[in-house]
Amino acid sequence: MESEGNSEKKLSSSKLKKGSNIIPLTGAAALLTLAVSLAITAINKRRNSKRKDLPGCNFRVNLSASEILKLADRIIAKSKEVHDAVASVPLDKVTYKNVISPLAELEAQQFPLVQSCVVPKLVSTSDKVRKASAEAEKKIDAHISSCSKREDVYCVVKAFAAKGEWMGPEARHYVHCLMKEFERNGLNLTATKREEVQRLRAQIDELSFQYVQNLNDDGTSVLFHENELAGLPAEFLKTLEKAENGMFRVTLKSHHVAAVLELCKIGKTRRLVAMAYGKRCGKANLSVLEDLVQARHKFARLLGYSNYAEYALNPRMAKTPSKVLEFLEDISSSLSDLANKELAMLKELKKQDEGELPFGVEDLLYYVKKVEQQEFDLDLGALKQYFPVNLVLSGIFKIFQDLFGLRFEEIADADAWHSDVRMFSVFDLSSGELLGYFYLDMYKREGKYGQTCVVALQNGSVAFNGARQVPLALLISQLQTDIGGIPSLLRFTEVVSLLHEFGHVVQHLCNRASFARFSGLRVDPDFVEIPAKVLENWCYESFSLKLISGFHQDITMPIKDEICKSLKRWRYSFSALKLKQEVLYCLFDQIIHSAENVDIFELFKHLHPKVMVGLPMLEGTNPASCFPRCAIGYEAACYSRIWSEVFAADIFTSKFQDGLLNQHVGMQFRTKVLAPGGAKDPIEILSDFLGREPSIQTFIDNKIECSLWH
Ligand SMILES: *[C@@H]1O[C@H](CO)[C@@H](O)[C@H](O)[C@H]1NC(C)=O
Ligand SMILES: *[C@@H]1O[C@H](CO)[C@@H](O)[C@H](O)[C@H]1NC(C)=O
Ligand SMILES: *[C@@H]1O[C@H](CO)[C@@H](O)[C@H](O)[C@H]1NC(C)=O
Ligand SMILES: CC(=O)N[C@H]1CO[C@H](CO)[C@@H](O)[C@@H]1O
Ligand SMILES: [Zn+2]
Repeated sequence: MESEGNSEKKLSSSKLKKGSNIIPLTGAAALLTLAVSLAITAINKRRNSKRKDLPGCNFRVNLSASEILKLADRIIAKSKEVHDAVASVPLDKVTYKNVISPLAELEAQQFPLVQSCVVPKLVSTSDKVRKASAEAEKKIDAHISSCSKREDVYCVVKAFAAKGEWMGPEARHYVHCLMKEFERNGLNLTATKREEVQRLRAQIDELSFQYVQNLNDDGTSVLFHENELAGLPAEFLKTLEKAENGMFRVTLKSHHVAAVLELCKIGKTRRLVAMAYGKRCGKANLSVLEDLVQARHKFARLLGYSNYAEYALNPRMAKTPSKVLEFLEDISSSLSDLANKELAMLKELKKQDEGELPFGVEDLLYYVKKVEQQEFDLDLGALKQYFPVNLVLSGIFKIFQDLFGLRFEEIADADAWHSDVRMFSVFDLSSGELLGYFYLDMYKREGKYGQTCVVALQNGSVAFNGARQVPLALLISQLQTDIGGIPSLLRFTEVVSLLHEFGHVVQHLCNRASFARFSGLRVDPDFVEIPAKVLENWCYESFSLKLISGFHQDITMPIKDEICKSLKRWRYSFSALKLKQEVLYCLFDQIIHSAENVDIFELFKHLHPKVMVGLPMLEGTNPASCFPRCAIGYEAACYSRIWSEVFAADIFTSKFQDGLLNQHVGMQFRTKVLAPGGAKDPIEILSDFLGREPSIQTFIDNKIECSLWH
């Protein structure tokens, strides 16, 4: 989840209400409505009356350092009390009411309080508060982790599960998840084996930390004369350190490497940098990775799985390693013809430029960039002028409100942690029911968390007594604030990222699960990105792109059709080669985590030409040694990004492409896909919406149809 830019004047709520009406306007007319209301916005002040009591909202805003620490202690004490009470239920007296319901309600009630303690770490303007928040987080995390290892609670839950009391499907699923969580912690094992599980887990953490640490510690750099860096802009050269002999020092930080590989005209320089980059950590990390993978397999076997990938995939939509391998190989082979065409074109270009030198992976970025510059005439820098932040935001609001039958209303003078932060209520348009709230904290600030993301502050849930807690989301982004009155302009990639993140906000708010655990964004990790990725498509279609763009000095002037078309083609340019390169790493990750005794060095060498239509691995490099995603965070799950993109393409193309503001389809998406959240099996959810099983074919067809050869 990722963004930058700056703002002028906040949109008033009156504007937002207007945008929310389902006005069946198209094109220029819709744009004009927007433009007019935007102009009004500029002179209006916020007019809503002050509203402090927010129904269904238990998140506490802007606590002081001491309040945070006190609240954390209270959360832990209360949680301990409830767990103790559950643990003390005699095994023959277990019921839903005395075991499951207290645990579920505890989670639901405590989550917003936990977030009240933890989120200030990300957004508070006070150092002291951020520190207290980090301290509280540590304590709370340690406590939660200890609860999930409580054998006494596990026994009671197990006794309840074995009793077979009648429950609705969501409650049944909840109990299943509780049991799974305990079992994945080794609680159904003998004490010795459980200790072994803990020991292996600590070893795994240590090794993955070491792998990443080794990469970070690598301080290798390569020296070049100015003429060897031909093609790189002067501003870039200025940022490089100079060695005593006047040569430029290129480090192996990704922004240096990317610049050289994309822009440097000298093939030999690109090759040297690519080699140095692929050689980081020498062979040292290879053995770290080997040990790491062995430890993971052992860990998984203790828990009853035959390998680590099986353990990792068990709770995911993809389910099994063989399914993932089949998926990746399908994608790769379906794209081979296209990749061959792409590669032939690049090879031809290199021949024209550099003669008969062989084409290598180190040439990919440079020639791709070159073709893109010739083909698309896209000046992404100049394009910014069409994306003033307020216009983009109101366009996004309009799209989401119209499509999903929602109404956003700004809460004037809402309590927040900074005066730039804005808060909105979200209503169902037809019933007027309050669905939840969201905060926008859009601008870069000192001390603020540096990524663009959505944080759930409170999840929707319904208590045993019927009381409903509504979802509350926070969108954090990194736009620049106004400089000298020029409205903040967004880069196109920032527009896409903002719309994507806003997709997560809507996903969170439209969730109707009754358990906090299935609500929010706590859904299958293979599934969670799909809705936001579906929605990204609105950035590439002329009709919707015009709703979120307008020339900054005359916002009635939307982006030109040719530019919209170029953006779409740019999105798909060389997509087969780009994707195959990613597939290569995903295959590597999946294979080492699903098979025993793999020679990880040889594996990469073998896979490289096979996936990359004949291109060999760059000699002397050792990609397995510098692939942090498979060491930490994405192990056995690297495929997941492609997975969600593939199914998002299927959904968009088959359901939305011909009706970008079709509220009928939008409402179906809302009720069938967004509403169930984690309470239902994702394949079932998608099949229900699509009327068939999701397929990879649309994704492949899109790539072929939108390629340069079509
Ligand atoms: C523990 O639970 C897992 C997952 O349900 C199961 O596969 C395994 O066989 C169980 N182990 C024991 C010792 O009961
Ligand atoms: C947040 O709390 C601090 C004191 O902890 C206070 O100084 C500040 O004004 C508050 N901010 C807002 C926006 O209410
Ligand atoms: C609520 O949702 C968030 C994000 O989706 C998740 O991290 C959190 O665990 C959920 N809360 C509960 C109580 O499950
Ligand atoms: C154990 C070992 O050899 N570690 C090496 C890993 O990589 C870093 C950075 O290249 C080296 O400094 C370590 O010595
Ligand atoms: Zn995302």
